[in-house]
Amino acid sequence: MSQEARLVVVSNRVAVPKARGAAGAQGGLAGALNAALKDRSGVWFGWSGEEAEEHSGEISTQTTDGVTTATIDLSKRDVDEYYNGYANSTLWPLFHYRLDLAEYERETGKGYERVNERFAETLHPLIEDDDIVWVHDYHLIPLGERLRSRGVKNRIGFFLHIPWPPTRLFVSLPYHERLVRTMLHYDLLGFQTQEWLDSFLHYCRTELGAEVDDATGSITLDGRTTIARAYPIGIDWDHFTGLKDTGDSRQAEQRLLSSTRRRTAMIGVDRLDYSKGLPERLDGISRFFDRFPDRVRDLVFIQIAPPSREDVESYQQIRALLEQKAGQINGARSEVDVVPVRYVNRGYSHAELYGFFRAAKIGLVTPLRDGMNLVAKEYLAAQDPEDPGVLILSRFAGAAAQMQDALLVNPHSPDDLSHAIATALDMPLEERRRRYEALISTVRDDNVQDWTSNFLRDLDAR
Ligand code: ADQ
Repeated sequence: MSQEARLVVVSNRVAVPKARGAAGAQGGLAGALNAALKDRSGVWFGWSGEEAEEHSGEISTQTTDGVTTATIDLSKRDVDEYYNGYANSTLWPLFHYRLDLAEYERETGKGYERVNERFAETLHPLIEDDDIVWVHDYHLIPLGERLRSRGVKNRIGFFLHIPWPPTRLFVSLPYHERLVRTMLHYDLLGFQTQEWLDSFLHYCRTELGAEVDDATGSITLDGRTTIARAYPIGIDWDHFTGLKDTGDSRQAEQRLLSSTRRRTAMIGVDRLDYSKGLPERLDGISRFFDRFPDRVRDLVFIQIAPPSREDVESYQQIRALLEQKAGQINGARSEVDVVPVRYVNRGYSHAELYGFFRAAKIGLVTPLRDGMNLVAKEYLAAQDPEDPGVLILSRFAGAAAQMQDALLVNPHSPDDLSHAIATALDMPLEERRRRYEALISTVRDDNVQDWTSNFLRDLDAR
């Protein structure tokens, strides 16, 4: 084991580091991985995001501020089958417990295996003897095994950013066993929470007949042992809270405050994705206004949701559904001077989000299922400790395991949501402070730098 081992990060997409001195240093996961890469003079490998006529295997490298990124183009067919197809129309819905949305197509499964093979083929020559390799997320589950089949003996770790579903759901995936067996070629497997880890261990024990030690997370099958552990991801606390004094965050805060005046702003910030529970959230808000029609003058809900994965049909449908539901609430409840729901279909910078979060006295984070959910942590990090807002959080977000002092809700229940909104609106300062104090230490201390170093420490030790 040596701290000197060079690091190779592999993920579907690559975040090119910002040049030193560029405005607004990079934060979040990309910032933390770039910091680790810089420390260990490593390489970040992935898809460029570009579609080429044909996949050429050509690697494009770029070195910025001590970090080298290496990217490849994929063909349109690769992107359709691997990215839009198997990753985002099969694995994503299934891993978020949405059997109803999961599509099982032989062709996309083959495309997924083919692209993982392309990654292995192009990445292999870049890996040096003592490097440690860290693979990220559901797009690249079989990559470790593909590298092993090419003779790579290096330590290889894998982190899954999304949930691992219960065995009874997971077995609906054709060739599920083949997929999981590839995972046992990694030296270290990371999950967001104990719950997802338990589901994975349960699968290995009951479906594969592996020898599993729950205490250490060791899984042994066919003479090979891997270790699986929970590493809850956090935010880049220093970077995010450092946005407080930027012009962008102040301006955003003022914009929201001046446009909401005496009404309480309640905010939701999500990628437009069915896992985030957005239509269900609007049903809860509608229920709240049904119960308390007069409170339309007390509360304004702002939902920021930029479109994502627009080539996938289920994502087009969710967008249409949301527009319809927001329109219905506004149609039924608006007055000439009051519009209860503002639905904004675009993204904002983290500095602007910081300002919006700070101006909003209620943060509504209600995914139906989420690996972790960093928005819940960012919302809290942006609060004024003297006068903090209230976090309403789905009990089905990975973050709920660490954030029991939030107002936890069942996002499927409009009554539960409506009740939580009423509670949050009327919550006395003392209770808001107590909840904030109980929550803020995990947001501050279990941050993304610790997450990175904990995972790499354990991978180094393998
Ligand atoms: P996501 O599903 O993208 O990530 P999340 O963790 O909530 O979910 O958000 C990631 C980042 O995107 C946050 O920093 C957030 O601020 C930003 N973001 C979200 N909506 C935005 C908007 N409207 N405008 C601008 N920025 C926005 C996946 C998993 C999660 C897991 C993360 C990290 O699905 O469960 O927490 O990876 O592991």
